Amino acid sequence: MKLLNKLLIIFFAFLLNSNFAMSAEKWDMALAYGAGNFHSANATEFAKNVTEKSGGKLTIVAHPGGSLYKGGEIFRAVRTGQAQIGERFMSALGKEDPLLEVDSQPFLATSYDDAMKLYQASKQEIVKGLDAKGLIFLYAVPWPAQGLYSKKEINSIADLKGLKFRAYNSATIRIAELTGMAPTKIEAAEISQAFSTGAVESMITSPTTGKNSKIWENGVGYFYDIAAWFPKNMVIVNKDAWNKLDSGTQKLIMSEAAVAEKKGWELSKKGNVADKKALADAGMKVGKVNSALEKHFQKVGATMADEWKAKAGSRGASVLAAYK
Ligand code: PCA
Repeated sequence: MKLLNKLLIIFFAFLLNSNFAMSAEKWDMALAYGAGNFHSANATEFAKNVTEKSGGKLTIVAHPGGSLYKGGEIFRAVRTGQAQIGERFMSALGKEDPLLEVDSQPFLATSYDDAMKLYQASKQEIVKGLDAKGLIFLYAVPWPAQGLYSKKEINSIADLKGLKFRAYNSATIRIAELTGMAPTKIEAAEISQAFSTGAVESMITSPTTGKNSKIWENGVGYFYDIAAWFPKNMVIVNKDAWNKLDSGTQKLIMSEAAVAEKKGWELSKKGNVADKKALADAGMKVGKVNSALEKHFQKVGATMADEWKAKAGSRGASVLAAYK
């Protein structure tokens, strides 16, 4: 009798335990950018909304500021399941799939409307490519328009020659090469340090990233609004983690992802105005490049467009055809 009781207790404990294991999942969400950045804030809100609405079935814990994995590690971490979910700057992944860097081709999409069209034209192929690597695509949100930061005033191509340039992907490395600048790839989290130590003296990025890194405190006085592309971050999930969820929870995630995407695009548009103003308010000179420099970047963009087409092949061609 005693033994039977014990066995029963063990049996029910086992049942209870396996039931919990099946119904409650916890995901760690790797975010590269600081908690105050709008991408991270938006992703954190997405995580909170899914957690609250899943009825205890899924908890998503956001880890901003590269605290779980640094930007450069996140794609691999999610792919291998070390993190179940994460956000990564798409155009840094050109080696994984050239389509992921279509949004960093200069002058292909120079407004939010065109950036959205380019996103829609490229999304299906990108999602397919990620799926083949064991990843589920959730949503993508652009950074504000990219501009040129410099410690010194830039009035000509000669002023750019030899500048130590902070790059964030292959496209910005190529721009530097075609301009005669000396590029180094540096994560956003390390920008302040790179400028303050003199490792770099110029970069192309959004007013948001300049503001987030308080770039004016590191001797950077100039921002030139080139606005030639709107590169995106995407949020991806490991497929094995995804497959552990019931279909109701999967549906909830997709609908919250759509909400986060819409909100993210709105936040980006706001930042495109407000963060430029913040740079000016901090005492930086904010303006446009002159027409000679504009022409130079157009030419660089045309060269890069040809190079990208050669890399991206027929998939790239069909994306461009759908976009135009
Ligand atoms: N900020 C990120 C990517 C693009 C942007 O605006 C960075 O500078 O790394």
